[in-house]
Amino acid sequence: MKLTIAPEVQKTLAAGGPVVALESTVIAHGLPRPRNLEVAHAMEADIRALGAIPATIAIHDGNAIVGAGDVLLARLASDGRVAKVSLRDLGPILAARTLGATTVAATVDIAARARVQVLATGGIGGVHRGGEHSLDESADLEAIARNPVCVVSSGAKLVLDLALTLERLETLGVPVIGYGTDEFPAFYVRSSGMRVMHRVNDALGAARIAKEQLARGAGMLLAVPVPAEASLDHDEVESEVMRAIGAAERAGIRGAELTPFLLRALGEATQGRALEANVALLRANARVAAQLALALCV
Ligand code: PSU
Ligand code: MN
Repeated sequence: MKLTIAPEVQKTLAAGGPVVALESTVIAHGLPRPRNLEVAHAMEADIRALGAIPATIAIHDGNAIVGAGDVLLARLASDGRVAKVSLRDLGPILAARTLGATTVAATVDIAARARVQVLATGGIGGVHRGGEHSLDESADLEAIARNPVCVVSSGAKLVLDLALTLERLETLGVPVIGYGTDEFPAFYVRSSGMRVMHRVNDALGAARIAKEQLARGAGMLLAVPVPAEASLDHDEVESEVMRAIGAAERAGIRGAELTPFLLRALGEATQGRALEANVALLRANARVAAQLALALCV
């Protein structure tokens, strides 16, 4: 795989400085236009404001790009044909030399090759509801287990089966660390009622664990709850999730299209409040990731 690392990112990495990787599926397929591009820029600005360097990862012209520039970001946000690139798609999309937006799984794979240690996203993929029958489990989980990258997210997307997702993370040996919480966050909702085994209260505590875990050649999940003022009500979202899952089943939506479909349906059902929660948690996670990247440098 040919890595094209932006000069600024390369320079920072060579000096042992703080870099935060960002995925691009959330830009191309997770958020509606034109908000998606605004959020991509806002996350990068949030990271810079704290003194770290952002590196948005994507596939372009047969290269794995680490540190997409503004022109590429704009294309990812506006071109309707951008492929959603998970692990299984990396080889084919690189070979086709087409434009691809990387999921957490593919982003973690590329970040590890570039030696970027921290990645910020909204909510990772996981085991879908009914996953015990469909075997629909995001490649995100195994990718985090296999690569020395700390993923900062608000848990897993609440359209998933969060209990099964935690079970799989345990089996895969991925530590889930609550950031200022004892509970696994549920994406747009602060609490899921499910406990996590480990907790830290600041970036320094997270960095201490990350140093040990990444040195093992394996990753971890730092779980940051959505900011309280943006959190949605659990019961309200839950009934909308059930409705969205029903609509997906009737429309025959599955596989890679399922996650974007469900997120879109939730956005519409909540008159945009889900979108506001998504934006708030993405930016909060970008800031925590920047602080963690800085703490890893000392
Ligand atoms: N988080 C968001 N919005 C998203 C995603 C995460 O707030 O769109 C994307 C991530 O790229 C994640 C992917 O890796 O959804 C999971 O898709 P799947 O369940 O098909 O593996
Ligand atoms: Mn899937």
